[in-house]
Amino acid sequence: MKILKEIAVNVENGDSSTVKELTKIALSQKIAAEEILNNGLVKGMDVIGIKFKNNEVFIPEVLIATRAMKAGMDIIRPFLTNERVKSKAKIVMGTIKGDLHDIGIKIVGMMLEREGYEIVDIGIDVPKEKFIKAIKKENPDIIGMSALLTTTMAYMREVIEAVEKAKLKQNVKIIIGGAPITQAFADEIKADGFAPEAASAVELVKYLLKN
Ligand code: B1M
Repeated sequence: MKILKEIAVNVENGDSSTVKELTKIALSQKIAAEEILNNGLVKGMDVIGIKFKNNEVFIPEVLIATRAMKAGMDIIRPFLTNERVKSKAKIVMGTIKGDLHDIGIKIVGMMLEREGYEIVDIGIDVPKEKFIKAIKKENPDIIGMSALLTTTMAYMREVIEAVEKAKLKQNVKIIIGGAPITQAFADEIKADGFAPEAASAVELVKYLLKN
């Protein structure tokens, strides 16, 4: 669809105000919010990811594209979230210590909100102490951790060990995700589950909570 391609190109170019306008137009054309997200906003970010890897763009361009993508996400968020559904369960989510990437985990959070789960976003660069504090304060059913760097993913094990040490593990399931994470890694660090992308994260949560 032409408008989705235009959204992708404008995310890539980092043009936040055009992304906002086009996202509004796409919604008014009754294009599903999920389609705008996956085939417009995320597509643009994918192109930036490839160019970043190939040293064709650098951090400033990636940051500007990120801002444009988030501008579009803000517009579609209310259309993804089904506010009429009573919260099925509470999920605390954060990006692991040392890691500032949050686009993916925010998408996962939005998808889960749409399914009626309450999301408590504890942000980026989250140390184990903050996860423990959040478990005590929020009493969540699930903790979700994200890592995009091979150098930060190892810290997930420390969080799980800290939760066990604090004797909080029996009350909470821990799920993990992010580009470098695999099922084998999740098994190795004794996470309760791994999801490679947002739709399967929703399925995983439903499976773990049996709702
Ligand atoms: Co960074 N970065 N970055 N970056 N960045 C990557 C991750 C990288 C792969 C690029 C590359 O070189 N090819 C590379 C990592 C290499 C590695 O470790 N193997 C990299 C690097 C090296 C870096 C820096 C070190 C660069 C530098 O400073 N020299 C630096 C590190 C900063 C830090 O974190 N300490 C850095 C910085 C940044 C920016 C700040 C500029 C920006 C982040 C902005 C932000 O997030 N607010 C950025 C970005 C945007 C990227 C790329 C281009 C895009 C990531 C993204 O948002 N993808 C990325 C390249 C790439 O991935 N192709 C790259 C879109 C998103 C929808 O996908 O995040 O995978 P993703 O999320 C998916 C799934 O993974 C899954 O579901 C999501 C939706 O489907 N998922 C979960 C994610 N979390 C989940 C949690 C779950 C379940 C599923 O349960 C809890």
